Amino acid sequence: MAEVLPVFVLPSEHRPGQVNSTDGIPVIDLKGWHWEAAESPQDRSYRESIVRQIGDAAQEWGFFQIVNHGVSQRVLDEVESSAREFFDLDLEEKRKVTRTADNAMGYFDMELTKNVRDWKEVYDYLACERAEIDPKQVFTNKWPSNPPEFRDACKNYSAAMEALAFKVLELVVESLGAPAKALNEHFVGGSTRVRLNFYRKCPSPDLVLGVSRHKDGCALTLLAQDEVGGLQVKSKRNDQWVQVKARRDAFAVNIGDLIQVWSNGKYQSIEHRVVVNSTRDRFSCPVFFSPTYATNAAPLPDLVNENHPAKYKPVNWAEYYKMRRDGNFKNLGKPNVQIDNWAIDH
Ligand SMILES: O=C(O)CCC(=O)C(=O)O
Repeated sequence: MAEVLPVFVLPSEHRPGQVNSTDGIPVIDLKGWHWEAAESPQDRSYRESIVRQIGDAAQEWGFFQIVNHGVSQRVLDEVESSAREFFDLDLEEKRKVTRTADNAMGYFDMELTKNVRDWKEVYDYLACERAEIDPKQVFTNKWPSNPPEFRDACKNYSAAMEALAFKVLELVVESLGAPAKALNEHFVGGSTRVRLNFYRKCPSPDLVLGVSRHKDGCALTLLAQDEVGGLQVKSKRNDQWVQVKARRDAFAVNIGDLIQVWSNGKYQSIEHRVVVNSTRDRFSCPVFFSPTYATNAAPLPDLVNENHPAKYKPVNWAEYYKMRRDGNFKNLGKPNVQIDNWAIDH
């Protein structure tokens, strides 16, 4: 196995260390869930119980897992096997679809989080194929010709996941006490991005991270992962890192920065990171559910009144995304921009 190059080595205070905390992250079972309007009193009370569980988890953890989510196992298996085949190709072949400073979609193996290189390879694509961040910057998908089924597998995955993400969004919004569909219009034709993450086994997993600690800038992240594990979440209770149980039958869901703003700070975007290991490669596949770039996110009107003033200034998604992205691409010599920069002091 190759040695770890110095560019990957973290300052000692950010190395993974020992994590003893067991996973207390809520697992919410959506079995039997009628996604459309609840008709009978039983349906209504079932929906209310799910909404309550989601609200509690969002407030307490900013993270939860959902099982019996309705996305077919075939879709998940196909995206995983195509991704593994792709990441197994020679570097030269993968770099034919490399991501560039102008177009953030495609393959990349030099991403920085917190200005240090992550021990990972990624492939990013947009659920909508093409998105205009501003008239000068248009992102488009770069599909590899190899493996041949890659594109279809990815498209099927993003379509199924976007449909699920709308439903989870509605439950989250309802749990805030606002009309369930209050935010949906921002996500029609939105800028949702999917990432295929491949973390190779590492000779010195104690010195590096697959992804350094970070918060997600989007609205919600829904993540499928294999059984290897490595995702850790910073607990709000005690500031300790907690391992997320790796379940192939679940999606890990986390609150992103935009929901933090829309919820007027009731739900917080939580720091998380990925540890790697010396024996097994790991695959994960997050979907960063994101609105149109034109969206200005501001605390939902239902949550703001004289006694509860807005805690955030409106955040323009295109601007915020661009600022955060620049720091992933090269070391700007300063910390990445954070959503707290939009907080209003009262
Ligand atoms: O691989 C994981 O479990 C999490 C990945 C992640 O946090 C990211 O890609 O931003």
